[in-house]
Amino acid sequence: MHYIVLTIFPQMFNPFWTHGIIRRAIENKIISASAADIREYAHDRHQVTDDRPYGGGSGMVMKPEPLAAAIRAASQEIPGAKTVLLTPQGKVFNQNLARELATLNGLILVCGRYEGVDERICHDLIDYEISIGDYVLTGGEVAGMIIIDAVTRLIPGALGGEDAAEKDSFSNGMLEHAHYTRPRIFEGKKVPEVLLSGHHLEIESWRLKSALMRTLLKRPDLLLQKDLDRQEVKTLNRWRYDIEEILNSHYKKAGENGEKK
Ligand code: 4GX
Repeated sequence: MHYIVLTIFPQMFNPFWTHGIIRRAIENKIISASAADIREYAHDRHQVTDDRPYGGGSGMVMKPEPLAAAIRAASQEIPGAKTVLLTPQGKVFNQNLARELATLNGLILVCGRYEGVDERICHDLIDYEISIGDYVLTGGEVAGMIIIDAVTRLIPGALGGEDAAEKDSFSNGMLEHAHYTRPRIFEGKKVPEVLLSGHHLEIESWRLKSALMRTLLKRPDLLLQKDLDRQEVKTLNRWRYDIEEILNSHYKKAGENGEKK
């Protein structure tokens, strides 16, 4: 994967390229990455990249000519690359979109500032409009980093253990199971006994239930979307039975005591 970021603040990306998995992916030539300064494509004397909006109003708009020149120059460098505009108006980013982008040979990420970019850029030069979520940032740079971060770790060879990305949250439509490490007792709280037992099948079964329970309690919306397998349906039904038993017993007691609740 080849990334080129277009921004008026290319230095923001220096610490991003030089740490952790992203750094290692660059060193191992799994990805290449650079941030180009849109200002260098503004050919007036003061290299202006923004202008006042037609129709009036507050704020500034990114001028189309420097942006178009920057996008075309980046496209020349990475044949076949797709272009992404980071914008609150875009499709909301998720793991499925990350998987789709991870199959591409190149991504050109356009990071806007101010009130946005001239609309005519979007129509002709942008393949994907993506939002990282329903909130407003000061610019597209941090959003661009998030896309690159999530996409890069899905590229084969980017993570140490080759299958690590497949075990993650969302790979099966659920949150991950709980994790524990030493010590066995921390501030009075014990590690679940089964994890110390060495019984690999029981550990696997505990982890599946842990993932299901955490998803049920923290993100029930994910379970509504998910295709449940037979084991998951069985486990959920058992929990339903257990919950009904508890509630039935509660109502029975309440009835005996002549209470209204
Ligand atoms: N997910 N912002 C972009 C300027 C802008 C506005 C419109 C292009 C079109 C954001 C987000 C986000 C703030 C980045 C406005 N550029 N980007 N910026 N949420 O809020 O991606």
